[in-house]
Amino acid sequence: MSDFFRNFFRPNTELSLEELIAKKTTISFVVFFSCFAAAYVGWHWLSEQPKGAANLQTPLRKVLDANEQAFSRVASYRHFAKTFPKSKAAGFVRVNGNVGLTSELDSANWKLHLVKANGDTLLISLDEIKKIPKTEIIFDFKCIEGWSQISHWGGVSFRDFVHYFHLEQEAGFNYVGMSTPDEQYYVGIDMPSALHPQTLVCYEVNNQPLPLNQGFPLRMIIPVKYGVKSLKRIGYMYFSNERPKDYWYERGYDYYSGL
Ligand SMILES: Nc1nc2c(c(=O)[nH]1)N[C@H]1C(S)=C(S)[C@@H](COP(=O)(O)O)O[C@H]1N2
Ligand SMILES: [Mo]
Repeated sequence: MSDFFRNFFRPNTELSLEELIAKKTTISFVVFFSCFAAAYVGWHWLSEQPKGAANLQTPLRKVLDANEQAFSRVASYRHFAKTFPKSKAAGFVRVNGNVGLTSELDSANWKLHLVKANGDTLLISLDEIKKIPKTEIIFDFKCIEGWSQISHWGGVSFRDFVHYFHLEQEAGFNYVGMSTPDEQYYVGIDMPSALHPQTLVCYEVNNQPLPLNQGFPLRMIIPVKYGVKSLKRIGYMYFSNERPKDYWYERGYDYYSGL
C-alpha cells in the first residue's frame, strides 16, 4: 500500500506499466465516486428547496426563466415561420383545447372589448375588423402536445389591426393580454411577437368562418409560437408592461412558448 501511495505522486514516466495501470484505475474510481457524490448531494439540495411558481423548485424555475429570457429574444420573433402552398393545407383541421369555449356565446351581440391605455374600452364588431385588408397564411401549426398540421388561416395581421384602430400608444407596451369572454382561458403575448408580420387576428379557416370549436368569431394565430398562445374566441384584449396572466404558464409551461 505504501508503495502504491509513493507511486501515486511519482511522475508517470518513472512507473512500470503495472504501476501506471494501478494509478490510472484509482484516479478513475476517485473521479467517478466524486461525481456520483456531487450529483447525489446536488439532487438532495434541490429537492429540499422551496417551491415557486407552478410548483417547481425555485432553482429549476430560475433556469427555466433564464432559458425563456434567452430564447424569447432569439427564437420567436426574429424569424419567419415557413409557409406552404394551399395544396398542402389540411382539409379537416384538427381541434384541440376547449377551455373558455364551453360557455354560451351570444354570437349576434359579440364584440371584442379592447381596453385602451387611457382606460377607455373600444367595442369592436367583426364587420369592422373585416374592413381591414385580409391576410392569409398557410403554415405548420404546432401544438406543445406533440402534433403539428399544415393549415390555412385568414384574418388581419395584428399590425394592420393596430394601425386601423390607432393603437400606436398601446403597441408601446411590453405585452398584450387576451382572454375568452368568460375569462376561463387567457394568454399574454410579448409585443414583438404580437407585432410579428405573420401574427393574425383570425376569423377564417380554409376560407370559411371559424367553427365554434376553433374560436368563432375571432381568434389569434401566432405562427412563431406553439398553439397554446393562439387563443380562441377572443373576448377581451388589454395592454401592459407586466406579463399578463397566462393559463398554461400557471400550469408550468414556458411563458413565451416560442418556436
Ligand atoms: N379558448 C381557448 N383557446 C385555445 C385553447 C383552449 O383550450 N381554449 N387551446 C390552445 C391550444 S393548446 C392549441 S394547440 C390551439 C388549438 O387550436 P385548434 O383547435 O384550432 O387546433 O388552441 C389554443 N387556444
Ligand atoms: Mo396545444
